[in-house]
Amino acid sequence: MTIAKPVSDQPVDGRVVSEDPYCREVNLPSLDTWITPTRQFFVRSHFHETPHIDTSTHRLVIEGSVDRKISFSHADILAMPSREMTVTIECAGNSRSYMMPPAEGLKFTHGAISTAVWKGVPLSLLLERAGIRRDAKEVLFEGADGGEEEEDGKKVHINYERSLTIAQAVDPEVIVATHMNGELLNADHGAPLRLVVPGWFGMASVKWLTRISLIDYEFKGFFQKRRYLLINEGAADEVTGEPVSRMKVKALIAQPKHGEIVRPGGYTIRGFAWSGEADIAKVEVSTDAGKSWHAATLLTEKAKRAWRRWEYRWVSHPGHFVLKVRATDSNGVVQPEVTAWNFRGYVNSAIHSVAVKVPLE
Ligand SMILES: Nc1nc2c(c(=O)[nH]1)N[C@H]1C(S)=C(S)[C@@H](COP(=O)(O)O)O[C@H]1N2
Ligand SMILES: [Mo]
Repeated sequence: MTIAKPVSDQPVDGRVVSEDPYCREVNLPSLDTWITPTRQFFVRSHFHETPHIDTSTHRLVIEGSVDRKISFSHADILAMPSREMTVTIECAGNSRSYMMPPAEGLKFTHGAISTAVWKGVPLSLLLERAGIRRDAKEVLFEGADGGEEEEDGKKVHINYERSLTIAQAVDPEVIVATHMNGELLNADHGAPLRLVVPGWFGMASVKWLTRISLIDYEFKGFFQKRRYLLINEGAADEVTGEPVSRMKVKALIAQPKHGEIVRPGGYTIRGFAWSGEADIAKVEVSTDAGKSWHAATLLTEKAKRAWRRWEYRWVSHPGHFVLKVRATDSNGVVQPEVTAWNFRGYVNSAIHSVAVKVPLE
């Protein structure tokens, strides 16, 4: 059964970027916790109807190139060994509004990113129960949501589907989640079961998971080959381009916000830094538009696939200032000044700047 949006029965806090499909981003300046409360966690859904699945009758099917086709009830999944992980998820379209020239897609500012404590069953355990056959190449994940999309000028009805290679899928970090921040998943975030692929941009973490198919070919569906590719030339039908996968090293300034009036005498600049590829090694702040850089302090909360909070105490004095932040990961990779433009404005990990004014007392 499906019901129209909005589906969440809890109060929410954020900016609605699109009513239909329902997409909401966090208000970065109001984020001051390491873990994002569920009511603030960003939402990115692709279709009009948000599935409202009856948990008591729902079954997750595993089929295809497996030794035995198998299905699990929600209760079966809840009874299995689980793992809890604090994981940051960033949408590949985060910060798209700042791509120059403007790119195709929802105009997210910097708020399509959040961090939650996810709990669920390792996917590898479920796959083991089914038994992966030797001919299997990829694992295809199907969500309950679907609708019309255009492919080669034709309207086709599709469900949200994404695949991982076998090697990516059996990574022990990948879970089929039942819980988010200590509560059962809510409808916006994929209830009753969703995939969480730590380190990857959000598109990999398939919500409203209904079917897992082991396939002996390369999946070429809409959300694998028509979306989430870095295409430079701007042909919407292009099916070649580097696929989007892991989150790039990136930092954002949460406070102050762009245009804020900051009191003179001292101000603590705060924000978040993360990378889907490695740990955060260093965060630096500039208060002079990038002429000089100073080490920020990383706060102590830490998990392998979660962002770090950082802060920098600035001795603010009257004037106009451009504040910048840049992160470096433990592989030595540093954020670029400008991200390579791509048609759909994915993966904008350019250095974040905010301009502030410090008035005379
Ligand atoms: N079934 C399904 N799964 C999905 C999507 C979707 O539209 N349908 N959107 C994906 C994208 S692009 C992102 S960024 C994340 C967002 O997860 P959230 O809404 O819980 O923040 O879900 C992913 N999983
Ligand atoms: Mo996304």
